[in-house]
Amino acid sequence: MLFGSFCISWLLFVASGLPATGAQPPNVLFIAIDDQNDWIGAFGGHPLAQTPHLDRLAERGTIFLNAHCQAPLCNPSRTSLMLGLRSSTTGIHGLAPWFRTLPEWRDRVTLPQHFKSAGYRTLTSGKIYHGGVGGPQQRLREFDVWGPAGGIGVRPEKKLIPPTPMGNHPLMDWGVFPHRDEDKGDYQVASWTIERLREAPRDQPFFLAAGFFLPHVPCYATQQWFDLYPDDDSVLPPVDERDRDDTPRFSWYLHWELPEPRLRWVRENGQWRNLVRSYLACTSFVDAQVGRILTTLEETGLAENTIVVVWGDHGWHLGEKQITGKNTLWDRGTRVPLIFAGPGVTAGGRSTQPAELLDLYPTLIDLCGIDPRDDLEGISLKPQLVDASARRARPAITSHNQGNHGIRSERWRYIQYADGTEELYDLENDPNEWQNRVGDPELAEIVAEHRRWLPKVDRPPAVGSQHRVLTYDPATDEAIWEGRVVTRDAEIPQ
Ligand SMILES: [Ca+2]
Ligand SMILES: [Ca+2]
Repeated sequence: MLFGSFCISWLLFVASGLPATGAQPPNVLFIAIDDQNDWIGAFGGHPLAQTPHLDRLAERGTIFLNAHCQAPLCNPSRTSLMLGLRSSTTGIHGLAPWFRTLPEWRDRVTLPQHFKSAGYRTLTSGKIYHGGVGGPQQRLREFDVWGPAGGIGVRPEKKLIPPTPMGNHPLMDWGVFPHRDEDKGDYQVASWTIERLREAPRDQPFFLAAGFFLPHVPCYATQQWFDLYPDDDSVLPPVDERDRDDTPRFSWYLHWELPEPRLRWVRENGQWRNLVRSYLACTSFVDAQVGRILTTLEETGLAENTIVVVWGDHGWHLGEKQITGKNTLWDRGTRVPLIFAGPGVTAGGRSTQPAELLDLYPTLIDLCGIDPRDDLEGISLKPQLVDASARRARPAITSHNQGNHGIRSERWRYIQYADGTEELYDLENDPNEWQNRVGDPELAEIVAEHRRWLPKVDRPPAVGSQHRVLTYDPATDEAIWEGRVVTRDAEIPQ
């Protein structure tokens, strides 16, 4: 009898590629939130942030308070996560290219493809990849089932803010917009995901991805989400007016030619508070959409056998270091929310160990008990999901174009730019990263320790890339971008 049931489960295992444990392996609900920094209640990034649904998920799971992206920009961050490789390894640093256009990564097995090969049904909607997947045939190669694209949804007839010095970029906008919540791409992504949960077959595990677009700009939300936040300066993050005085000049060049207005413009045009409230309002709106999905997960009885993971693709500045935008190697630019909940995950866990989005691929296959891979650059977070105090040996590493890297350990942040200039911050005593201590002789050993983690492989931008810093001459304060000389004072808007 025993032998007979062993044979049957072995046959099932061979047929499906899934472990023969008797119970079905867990499903995966994979939720991405675009440009979401740590302004989420459970993460403490903003004292007024209202995200009750994400907070509830954090209570029944484990969160990483020191998790960081591998690149502070959509395409390279998402490519890194889905391939399990650093941007310094792929050479994909900018908004292009789509990795399948590169011969080296054309057949690379992504995270959802690995789940598919293990017998999972894979589904997606909204923004998981940074667009450009291709036509119907190419799409089916990446996921079995595709839902709505999500995105911005209904837009106002004209922009709500004045033109910025970088032109009238359509994405660079925010404010109260009198549309309906149901008109938002993110609402539709949540609705589609809910339908898929309700009709999920019970005899096959799923990998279901939902990619929310907000609080990416344009930050449009209805009045009810703005009403959660006071219309006064208490919403503004702390900013040191002289903060950039001790940062290398080169750090400005990472933001050249991006449609992100600097704090000075935002302030001079009376937009700072409006931008901050818009970002918070959009965060709360997305939280409500995540809440709709999580409620369905519980109502359908799927919650107990579903791993939920929520991640942001990189951080976002709202005035800190004079930046309103992304593309930085400071904590505000690299730190992301990261929540796991479900079978095998300890409830109420709070890890302060450095974690990387790169770790999601090995973590999810570890949690689901499917075949490990030896070609991933991340490390499974399962030890921390069991015991949040478990140590991790290595820091989180973020790269932004070739030669620019941030190394975040439990206490310190070290940055090295392509011209060799450096920064060091003590996050324990200086959580806002206001004091660059790289020149402090007492900290020379700390600097040396962190330098050791700089990526050994650091590829130049892949074919089809944009935004490349080629050279910089501190004597003349000139950088060459795309073969063109630019000078900070003359050309870089601040
Ligand atoms: Ca993004
Ligand atoms: Ca400073």
